Amino acid sequence: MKITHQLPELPYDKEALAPIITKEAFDYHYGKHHLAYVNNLNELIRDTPLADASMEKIIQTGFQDNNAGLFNNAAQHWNHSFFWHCLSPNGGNEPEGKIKELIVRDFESFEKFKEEFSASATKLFGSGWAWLAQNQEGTLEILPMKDAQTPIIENKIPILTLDVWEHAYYIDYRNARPKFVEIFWDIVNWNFANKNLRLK
Ligand code: MN3
Repeated sequence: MKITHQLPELPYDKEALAPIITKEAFDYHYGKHHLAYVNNLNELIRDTPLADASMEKIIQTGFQDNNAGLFNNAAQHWNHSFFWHCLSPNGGNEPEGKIKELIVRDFESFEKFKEEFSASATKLFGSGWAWLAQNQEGTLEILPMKDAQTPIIENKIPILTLDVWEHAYYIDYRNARPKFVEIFWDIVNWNFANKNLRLK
């Protein structure tokens, strides 16, 4: 079976997060940037043994073979598909359930976690992603990762992420990454984070 990768449906309308993230921002970030990664990926794997491979297999292969084009486009497609679910029109507020319990266990308090995650996202030099992931022991970790990097190459479980590439905020916040990091907390999808937890 040959898989043609496609831009996934957004889990909400493009207008649903406005004015925090506007429809115009989704038109560019989702409709142009994410789509470009999907199109590049399809070009790169066409008529190769990876044409029918899973996304995880393609990402691992690109990483192990040091194939930057393949790794970057595949991982960026995966990361963005995950990221859209990290936002929700019903999001924000404080976490609830298991994720809250683990945040308090591993970071002392939600406030401390929020501070540490925000600092990590704000200070990441250049383009990249701020991740919350679970390591193999089940402990939560904040991982600032450059460019297209993703916790799945470290065998860690992605729980939440924030895209801090400039293309994520240039429409609504110009160059002001700290402002974009701040508004993340108003729309962060804790239900999705709870669903992603594997190791308790
Ligand atoms: Mn992006």
